[in-house]
Amino acid sequence: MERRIIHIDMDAFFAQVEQRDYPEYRGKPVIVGGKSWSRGVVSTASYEARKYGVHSAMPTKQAHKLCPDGIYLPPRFEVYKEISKTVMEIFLKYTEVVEPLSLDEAYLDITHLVSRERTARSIALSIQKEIYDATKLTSSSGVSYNKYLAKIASGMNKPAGTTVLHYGNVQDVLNGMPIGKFPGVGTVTEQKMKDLGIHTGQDLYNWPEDELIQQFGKRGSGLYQKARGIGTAELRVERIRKSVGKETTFNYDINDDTEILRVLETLSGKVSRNLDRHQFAGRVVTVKTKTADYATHTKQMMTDNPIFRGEEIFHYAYSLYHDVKSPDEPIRLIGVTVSHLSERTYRNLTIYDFL
Ligand code: TTP
Ligand code: MG
Repeated sequence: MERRIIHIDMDAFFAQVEQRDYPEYRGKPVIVGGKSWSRGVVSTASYEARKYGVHSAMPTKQAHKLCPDGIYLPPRFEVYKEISKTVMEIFLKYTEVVEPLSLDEAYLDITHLVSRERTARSIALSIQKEIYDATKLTSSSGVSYNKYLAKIASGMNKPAGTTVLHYGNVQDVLNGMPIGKFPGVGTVTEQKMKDLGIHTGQDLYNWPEDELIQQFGKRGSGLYQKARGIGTAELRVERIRKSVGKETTFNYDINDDTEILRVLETLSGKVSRNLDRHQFAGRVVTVKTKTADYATHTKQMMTDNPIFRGEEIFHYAYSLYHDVKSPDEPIRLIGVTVSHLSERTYRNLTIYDFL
């Protein structure tokens, strides 16, 4: 099933908030950041200030030279965090599958909400309107079938833009993009690309995959795919899930161990993939059956270590099955669940820790 991903990013976030709260700054070059003349750095600049060449991460001293009449303000993090919470809550009204990237941007997977009557674009517009109604701040959104294309799209029509990248326009947009704008291409890679004569998406597209692998190692394949609009990365959702389980109901009551265990093995694999997607591992495995009379039977056990691989899950499920299933009683449903979950690898950052 093709996905529908929205990337939403507030416009000139800190600066827009200052202009909202201080109407006298509207329409003027506003620069939010460290005010120290010698050590300060610009957090962000209003669009008016960007015309002077001022941008995030620039030393304040340099900004002053480019834009001496700008309005220089210190950041008010508490206000931005509060707004961020409001915006995240709006996202969660639409979908549980939200991956915040920073205080002012997130990916949303809205695949399940899309229908003939309700396009992904209309959902994006409605989210942006809801953000505006709640905060009086504008945002921009990008809609596409994977994360990095959605992110590219959201930057294409700032401020207050809504941009859809679909099969019909993706390749043209990618081909025309400067190579430094490709997600994952930092300044070092950008320079190396330019040395190789790769200046645009089109140049990258023209390189064979094996040669990209030669030049860029493991990342070569990813670059080859990015030039073609291919991306399969899942959203990294930090919701607290209690368990991951899968079950199958048979079309008839069944008593054939070989057949049931084959299904149990498949279910274990599915649970594993689901755990994998969220980088979870679990400590408890449960097997559930429903007998022909609809009675539910479960058995569970604690594992020695957190597990997530299909074979490991099936290893426990196999022995639990033999505990829970009586040899002469057919069943109509089998299921396996892994619970007591913990996060496997990724840092325990939430958006509210970002600053
Ligand atoms: P961004 O979304 O990168 O920038 P922005 O919202 O100001 O502007 P745009 O319309 O282009 O999205 O970052 C969000 C906020 O994070 C930004 O308002 C200030 C803060 N920030 C920093 O403090 N330092 C930085 O280097 C960057 C990039 C952002
Ligand atoms: Mg932003």
